[in-house]
This record gives sequence, structure tokens and C-alpha cells, in this order.
Amino acid sequence: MTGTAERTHWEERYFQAEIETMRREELEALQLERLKATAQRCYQDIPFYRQAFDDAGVRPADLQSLDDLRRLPFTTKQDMRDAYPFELFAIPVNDGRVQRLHASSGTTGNATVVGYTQNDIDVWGDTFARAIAQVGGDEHSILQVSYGYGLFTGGLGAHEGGIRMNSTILPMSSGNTKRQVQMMHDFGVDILACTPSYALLIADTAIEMGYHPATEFKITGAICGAEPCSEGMRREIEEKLGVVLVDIYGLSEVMGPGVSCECQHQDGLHVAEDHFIIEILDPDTLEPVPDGEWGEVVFTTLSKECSPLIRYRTRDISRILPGVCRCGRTLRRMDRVTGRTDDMLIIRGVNVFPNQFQEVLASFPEVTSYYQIILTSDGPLDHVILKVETVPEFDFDEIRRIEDLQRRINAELKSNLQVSVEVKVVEPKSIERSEGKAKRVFDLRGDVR
Ligand code: DLL
Repeated sequence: MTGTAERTHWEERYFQAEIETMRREELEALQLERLKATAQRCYQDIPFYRQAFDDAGVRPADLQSLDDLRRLPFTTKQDMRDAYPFELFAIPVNDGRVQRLHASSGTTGNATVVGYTQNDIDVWGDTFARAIAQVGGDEHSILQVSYGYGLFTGGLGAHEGGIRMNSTILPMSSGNTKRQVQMMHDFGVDILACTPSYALLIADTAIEMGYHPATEFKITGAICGAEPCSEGMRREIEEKLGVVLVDIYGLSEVMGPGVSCECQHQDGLHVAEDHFIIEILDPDTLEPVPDGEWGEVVFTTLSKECSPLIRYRTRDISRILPGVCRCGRTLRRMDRVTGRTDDMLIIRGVNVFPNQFQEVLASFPEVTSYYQIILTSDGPLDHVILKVETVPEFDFDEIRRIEDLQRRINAELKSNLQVSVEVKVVEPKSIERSEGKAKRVFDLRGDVR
């Protein structure tokens, strides 16, 4: 790949330029019109919202400007769980228009269930297709979808994007990694869509199989999301596979992948603002924070027919990046999601997100991107073990080198994150690999949170 030339070419690549570069005033007018229709539909067709609007003393007709959105009530994950299975649907499930159901895993309560009409699926396809264009894909590209298919929105969301772009879809789902590599090589796959942890596993497996994917494979783009990915891990995947990796964000409650996505500049994720209004709020006061400041991401859907949501509190933490992007898109950008309000660890009074460990580890060439955080109790205090895995070239037999590495990582964590943890360096390949979202934090403290 001749990086620069390709990227310059990509700067011209929009899937829906008329929307992606729309003047702000026009976009906001479109948002207001769609917001009014959404509020009306929610009030009319969903008893939960009628009650919530009435409790808040607001009617859909009160929406005169986008600022009036702040008068509307919030929706939480608990509201969605309580509405299990279909009470938040604006269209009865057997009505003939509900084409598909997706649901979150629901490990800690009822699953959250979301329905899609054909139009909802088409919008989803459009927004994911924008991501395909961001990595230079088109109707000539082969798209390998290695997100899991099923109730999880990754696989079918990417699939819809491929259909919309008219790309050739290779619906691998996750798992059977050697076969993934073999087909990626033999078929000349152009774009890979999967979680970043799985992309890394696919890259490592290809290398173990004796390939040098960065030069021997045709692949040039990766669309990776569903979990945080540090810059270090992104570069590792990019170098190993020879791709440009764009971060894609989404959540099943709001749609699935495609709510926002990076462009080739990898400088924030353009929100599909024609279909979603993003707000960044202080999670304690629920008041908006200024652009550039971190807070909880809240979304209102603008075009969803079956499962519209008003001010859904995602618990994800991000911020709006001020200014306009070099790519020319006018859709505003949110920063990469590095954590969730409910993921935050409090280690001896210091707040840290698991992903921040990954950022620090990225500066150590002796270790891989695989790590685990194990929380145990040490009397009344929390004890944190950070397990990190060495690269195969590291001489694991020399205890002095191991101790030295542990000490250096610890010092770096202390100076960057102000936390003190027990660093445990482990042998190559001893940390479990993930074919989907990686589980990094193991809470063995015995309390159910
Ligand atoms: O993970 C949808 C998705 C599939 C997004 C494929 C991107 C690619 P859920 O399983 O409902 O849906 O999980 C949603 O995952 O609230 C975030 O905490 C996290 N998440 C999603 N994308 C990203 C990302 C899908 N790019 C939850 N970076 C969200 C960091 C992400 N976290």
C-alpha cells in the first residue's frame, strides 16, 4: 500500500457526502424536524414515555428548538430492562413491520431488547457503510465480518453496511481463527470488521501460521469497535496487518455499530448526527458540559421507528472535540470512549479506567497488548494485580530481568496514573485470547456490584 497516495484519495471518500458535509444550520434544522417527530411518536405510541413526559410537565409540541431537548426526560438501561421485552416498542411486535430483534446479553438482569423495521435496518446499513468508505472500501471490496453474528449487533450491523455499500461480504462471525486467516489470505480480503482484540488475535495467528500479513495480504482497512482500544494496540494491529484501523462506536440499545466512526484522520469519531443527537453531560448534575470536556454520553434517536429512545444515558465517557475535521465532514466528533462510569476502578482513592493501564503498557516493547486486571481484597483495602504478558523474544528465564521489568512498569503506572498495583509479568500466550470483546477485569473481591 502506498500510504500517502491512498489516504489523499480517501479524503474524497464520503458515502453520503450530502449529509456528511451538510451545513450546520441545515443539519440542525433536520435534527429539529426529526426530534419533533420522534417525541410525538414516543408520546403517542409508548406509554412509558407518555408518563415520563407528563411527569416532566412537557409535551412534544413544546419542542421549539434543539435546546428544548433538555426539557425531555432521560431513559436509563434500567428503564429498558424494566420494559422487557417489548414495552418500549413504538410498533407492536406482531404488527408485520418489525423485521428483526436484537438483545444485549443481560448478565445482570433482564436483557435489553431492541426492534428494527426495514427502515431502521436501512439507516443502520447507511451508517456502517460510511465506515466502510472511511477505510477506502466500495463495491469492489471484500469485507470480512468477524464480529459475532446473532443477538449481538456487531456481526449483522457490519453485514448491513456491506449490503448497503454493495461490497462482497464474507460473513465469518467470530471463532475458528486459523480459517479466518486462511480465507483472508486466499480470498484477498480488503477490509476486516471485528473487535480490536480479535483483530490482534487474527494478526498474531497469521504470523504464527508463517505469514507476513502486512506485506503478503491484500487487506488495507479494519473497522474495529465494541470495546476500548488504546493507541498502542491500534498501532500494533495496523503494523501487523498492514491496515488503517478506524474506531467504530455504537451500542445495541441505540442501534449497534455506526452511531459514530472515525475517518481516515483518526482524530475523533464523527457522530451520525442526522440520526442521533449527542449530548455530553456531567454524570452527577446531568447538566451539559462545554465542548472539549469529558462527561457521560447521552443519545436521542432521530429516525428510529421501532425502538426510539429519548436521552438515553449510555454511561460511556467521552467528550465533543471542538473544531472541524480536516476531512471536511461537518458531523461533530466525539473522542474515543476509554471507559464507562460503571467500569471505573477506585484504587486507594484514585479513579482509573482499565484502558488507562493499556495506554501505559504500550510504552513497553517487552510486553504485548494482552493484560488482565485482578481485584482482590487485602483486609478492608482493595488489592490490584496487573498481569502483563511478555513478547516471545523476552528472556523469561532470567528472573532479574523479570523483576526489573515489573519494577519499571510499576514506576510508570505510579507516575502516569498515581496508582500502585502489583505487576505480575507472565509468559507469552498465558493470557486468554478473545474472539469478541476481551474480558480484562476480574473482580474477586466477593461483593456483587
Ligand atoms: O458493542 C455495538 C458495536 C458492535 C459497536 C461492533 C462497535 C462495533 P453492545 O454490546 O451493546 O454494542 O455494547 C455497547 O460497548 O456502551 C461501550 O461501552 C462499548 N463500546 C462500543 N463501541 C466502542 C468503542 C456494541 N468503539 C458498549 N470504543 C458501549 C470503546 C465501545 N467502547
